[in-house]
Amino acid sequence: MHCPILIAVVIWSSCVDSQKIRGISLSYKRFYRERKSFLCIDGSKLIPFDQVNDDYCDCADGSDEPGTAACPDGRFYCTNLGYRPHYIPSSRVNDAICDCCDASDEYNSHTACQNTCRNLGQRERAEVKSQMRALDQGLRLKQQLIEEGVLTWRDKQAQLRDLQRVLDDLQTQLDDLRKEDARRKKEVDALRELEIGALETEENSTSHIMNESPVSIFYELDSNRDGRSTVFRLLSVMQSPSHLLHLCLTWPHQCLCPQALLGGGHHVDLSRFEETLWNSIRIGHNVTVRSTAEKAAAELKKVEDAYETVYMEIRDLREKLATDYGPEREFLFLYNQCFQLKVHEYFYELCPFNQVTQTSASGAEVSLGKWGSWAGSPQHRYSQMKYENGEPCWQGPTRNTVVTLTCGTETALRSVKEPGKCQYVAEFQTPVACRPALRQQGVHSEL
Ligand code: MAN
Repeated sequence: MHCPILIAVVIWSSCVDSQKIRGISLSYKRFYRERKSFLCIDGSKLIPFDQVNDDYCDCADGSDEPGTAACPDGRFYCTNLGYRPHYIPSSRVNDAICDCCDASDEYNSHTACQNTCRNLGQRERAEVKSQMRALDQGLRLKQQLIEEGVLTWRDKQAQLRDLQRVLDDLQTQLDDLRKEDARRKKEVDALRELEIGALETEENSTSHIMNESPVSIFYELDSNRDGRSTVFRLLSVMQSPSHLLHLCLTWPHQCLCPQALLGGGHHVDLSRFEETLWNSIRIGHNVTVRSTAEKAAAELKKVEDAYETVYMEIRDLREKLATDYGPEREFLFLYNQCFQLKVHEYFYELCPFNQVTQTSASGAEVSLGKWGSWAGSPQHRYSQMKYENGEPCWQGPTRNTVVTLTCGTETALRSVKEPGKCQYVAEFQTPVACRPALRQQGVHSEL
């Protein structure tokens, strides 16, 4: 007869005790030994166990009331079986609002809370699964990008070598052209001297020639009227030594050999006379000397400009190759790429390792910073980039941008915000930011 009563008592007592340990995580359960005295977790007080969760706060740390709202700083543990356990402030216990997905916080408020943990858990697991798939895909893509980076690196090195060769050739040309230019300049100087000399000589012996036609001069020289004149007679009309000198400047190799100058032989006809000596005497050699010198200077300038261009290209390329593209040069594929995003009225552009810009609807472009450095934590240096010294902010600092790199299957600028005036933060997603360690860490914040 006594047996059913005994069972009822046992059931009742275990029921009371299980209620007593409500709101406690599994790891803390060892502090709550049923039917023994309870020592506040901070060790400050020993109380009978029936004072645990009796809706009266005995312990200063609130540890005696984990399942009631009695202690001001207490916390209630939601077991949330099938989902993620978590703590809520114990003031939310029985406040008629369902906080724990297993409804355990509303055990005495008569609020009809549903246990939604299973659904939440399923949804979260599906999400994590797809994130893991994305992470795996991201890691595969990263590998491809690293391989592409290796090829790009080789290309750039070859380009550098080619440019260096071009520069060396240009240097050789420059050396020659500089010598030629100096020689031509000397000729012009000599010519100037001669001109000054000629001006000083009142009696310019060839001045009468200048005023006459080549036909009449040639007629004078062609005494036997056979349409030819001897070279020696021609040369004799040039009584001024300056003209001989002019000729020598124009045809330095031939000036000592008048026959060669006049096309060989001892005779010369009218047209040959006009083409050579006449033009030379009348207009020719000083113009020729000067235009030759100008041509030499122009050619020199052209090659100097080409040298400058190639030199700058080499400098830029060397600078770019000296950039830190990550331990496996995995970020090299971003070289010369830009990514855009429109946020409200602004259009943002990130050109990795170069700059960040902001363009307003009016088309005005503002620099939000130039490439500075990697700025992640010491463990994850390559997780953030810093772009500095952008356009100064009105009555403020110069604009700068911190770009956080997150793992994803695409490479794209995901967000740009301005949490402080002219201080911008951006999220840049790329497979290259995927790390195998994210698998263990969980990828919630990363993907
Ligand atoms: C522009 C933009 C803004 C910035 C203000 C500061 O409007 O660059 O992002 O806050 O200038 O004056």
